[in-house]
Amino acid sequence: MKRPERTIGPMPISLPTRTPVKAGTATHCPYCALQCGMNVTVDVTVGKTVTITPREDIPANAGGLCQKGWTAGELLTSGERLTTPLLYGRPVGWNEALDFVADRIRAVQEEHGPNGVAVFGGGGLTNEKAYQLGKFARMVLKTSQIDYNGRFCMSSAAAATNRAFGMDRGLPFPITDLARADAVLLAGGNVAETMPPFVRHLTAMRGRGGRLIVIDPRVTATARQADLHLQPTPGTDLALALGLLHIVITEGHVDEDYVAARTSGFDAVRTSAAAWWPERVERITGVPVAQMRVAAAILGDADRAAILTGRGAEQHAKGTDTVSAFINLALALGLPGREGSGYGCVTGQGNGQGGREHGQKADQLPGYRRIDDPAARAHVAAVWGIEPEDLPGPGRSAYELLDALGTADGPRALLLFGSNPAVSAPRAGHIAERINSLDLLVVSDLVMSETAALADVVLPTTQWAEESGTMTNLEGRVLLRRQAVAPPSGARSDLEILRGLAVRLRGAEGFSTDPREVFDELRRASAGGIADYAGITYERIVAETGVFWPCPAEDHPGTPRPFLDRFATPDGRARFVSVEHRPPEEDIDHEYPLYLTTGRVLAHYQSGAQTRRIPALNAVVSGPFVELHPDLAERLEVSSGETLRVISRRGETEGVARVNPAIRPDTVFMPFHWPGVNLLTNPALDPVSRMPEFKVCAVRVERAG
Ligand SMILES: Nc1nc2c(c(=O)[nH]1)N[C@H]1C(S)=C(S)[C@@H](COP(=O)(O)OP(=O)(O)OC[C@H]3O[C@@H](n4cnc5c(=O)[nH]c(N)nc54)[C@H](O)[C@@H]3O)O[C@H]1N2
Ligand SMILES: Nc1nc2c(c(=O)[nH]1)N[C@H]1C(S)=C(S)[C@@H](COP(=O)(O)OP(=O)(O)OC[C@H]3O[C@@H](n4cnc5c(=O)[nH]c(N)nc54)[C@H](O)[C@@H]3O)O[C@H]1N2
Ligand code: SF4
Ligand SMILES: [Mo]
Repeated sequence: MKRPERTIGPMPISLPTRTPVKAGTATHCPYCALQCGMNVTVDVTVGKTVTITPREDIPANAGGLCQKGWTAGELLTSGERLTTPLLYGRPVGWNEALDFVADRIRAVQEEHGPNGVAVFGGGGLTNEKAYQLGKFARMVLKTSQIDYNGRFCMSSAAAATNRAFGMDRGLPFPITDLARADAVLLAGGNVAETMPPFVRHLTAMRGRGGRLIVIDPRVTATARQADLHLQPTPGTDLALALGLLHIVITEGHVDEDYVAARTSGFDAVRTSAAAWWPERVERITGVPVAQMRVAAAILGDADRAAILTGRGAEQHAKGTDTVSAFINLALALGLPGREGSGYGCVTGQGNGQGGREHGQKADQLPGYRRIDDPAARAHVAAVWGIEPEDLPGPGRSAYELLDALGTADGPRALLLFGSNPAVSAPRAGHIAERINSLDLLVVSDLVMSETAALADVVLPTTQWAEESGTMTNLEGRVLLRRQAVAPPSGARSDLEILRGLAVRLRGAEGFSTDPREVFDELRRASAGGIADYAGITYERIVAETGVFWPCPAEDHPGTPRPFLDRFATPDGRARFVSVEHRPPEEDIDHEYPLYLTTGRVLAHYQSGAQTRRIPALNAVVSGPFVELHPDLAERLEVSSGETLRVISRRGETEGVARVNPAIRPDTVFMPFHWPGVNLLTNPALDPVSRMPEFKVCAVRVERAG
């Protein structure tokens, strides 16, 4: 099938007309997994202004917000907002748009079978949307080809916690427990920029005399607050964790009673750690032996301690093994499953946790069930009123799915909800080519993202404060994000879009547009699964300031600390997993002599689709930059403010030089909030989690022009 040329002209701009639903609605932030509580007040009398104030009753932020939260209202009134469906760039009515999409889906599936159509979701979608998207893919499209951007986010931590604990819940304890710890080790997380109110829990811990250890190749805002900062070469955390375990063992810090009573598999790990003596680890990581010894002593002497990982440690082709190495360290110290202690992954997107539980993953059914498990298939098929045989099997992981688009045996059509992979996927130049080879691309978004600009059909959707739904924050606490304003006429919620397509392709039954009804079905579909929401209701969420899953019944209190008595493994023991260090998939050489690592800055969110459209945030950082050490800057003869070209084996991009002694001389850092950086990154995948190696590849840097 050949698709016509797309003529994307200037965007039709019509300022939304809106009425306030209620003044001062208690709701939650549109962005990250901290899901800070905020009150949103809309005043229609003074030019539709939106006022945001932090809520005091949500423990994660307890009265705090970051810059992005304070300015979150701006996209509600922005002229950049999409308010009409677009077909090849031409404004059309909803019926025309949905008829067109349904007809094309039918045609593609007739020619290529059910798997000819793929679905890509996002960790920012509410639980209701994520659930409905997975159901729509399996039940209406009958395709196995569905995955989502969470694969790029915390999939390595998910894989490692599943194999250690039998359950993947980002923090298996309330965030406020951190304040009670005597020590916290944070590997590859920059919470001072990525979740600023998180820092107050660490500050409270330090105020009680607790100590913070940060592992990061850069002296970040978070590292500056640490009592000890270890600054390894990117991609060497696995060796570092093995080295710390080695010292913990040789210095007698192992909690032998705990290891005997609550774990299995320590002997093999003890043996392999023996080979990771500190001097060897120093040669690989660049972290001085003395610093490793101090870190091990801080952790070993702490009565209560937590070990946390962020994307810096996880977004590697060995991310799963790296997280396993940190979990091994935590288990040897006897931390997981003890009150005030544990291992946790600092999850990313707004619904990064819930979004990974209810079926938008290639291998998953709701309730964190496996799609290849016959009992899980029978349970979910019964809730959906279909036969288990009618459910497809597992599909491709996110990068593999994007990489297969338009190929001989890959999908020919893609429906995209809540992601901007033309900017955020690794080796994005190649992914844009794959997307352009499709017969049909449909994007549901609130703004004209870079990926929406490639679409045949753009469907304008409602955003956070214009609709209600549940979000599960980084603690596994299910929250209610309430509607605070009426949506602009012209935009429809993702639930309405899915129903509109279901009606045309199969029938409306089973595709409610009422989030509460969808949630009630999700509760039944998740019942008995690992992520069991059966006992959670909208009323309870409001009355109890959120409910922690698993919560199997309405009279069940929810589970803030799931591992206190036993782990979720068959024998109730946590499993040590023996892992070995290996170098990054692409190491530096003469041609590409520097490591590139990538990440975030406070003022921008993800692909930047939302925050680049907020003037107050653009004023803080307005474009891509390259952070580099003064020694490197001197060699390149550049100073701050000059434009640099950064080149990898896959592509090149430009950014403004920021000379900063806070980074290692062998490493440059770029944020990925603007198109370009991911033209460089290496899509080498972790064998278990299928996480791409966003955090390290080899580059060359030159002065531009
Ligand atoms: N402002 C802002 N906040 C956000 C987001 C955002 O886009 N902007 N996104 C949200 C999402 S989805 C996520 S996933 C989280 C991510 O939250 P974080 O994990 O805190 O964010 P990153 O900046 O990706 O990476 C953290 C740190 O890892 C370091 N790093 C790089 N390579 C390595 C390495 O090899 N080892 C180690 N130990 N560290 C390394 C980087 O220098 C960086 O400081 O943030 C959430 N919050
Ligand atoms: N180099 C590099 N690349 C990275 C990373 C990195 O550290 N370095 N981090 C990775 C990580 S952790 C993540 S999470 C990904 C994130 O990358 P993306 O998946 O691209 O994330 P967003 O930019 O949040 O894209 C969300 C899109 O959905 C839209 N949207 C928001 N809410 C809704 C909704 O309710 N419905 C619909 N239909 N649309 C909505 C937004 O406007 C936006 O266009 O990037 C990954 N890419
Ligand atoms: S920390 Fe995250 S949830 Fe809180 S205000 Fe900032 S972006 Fe929103
Ligand atoms: Mo993420």
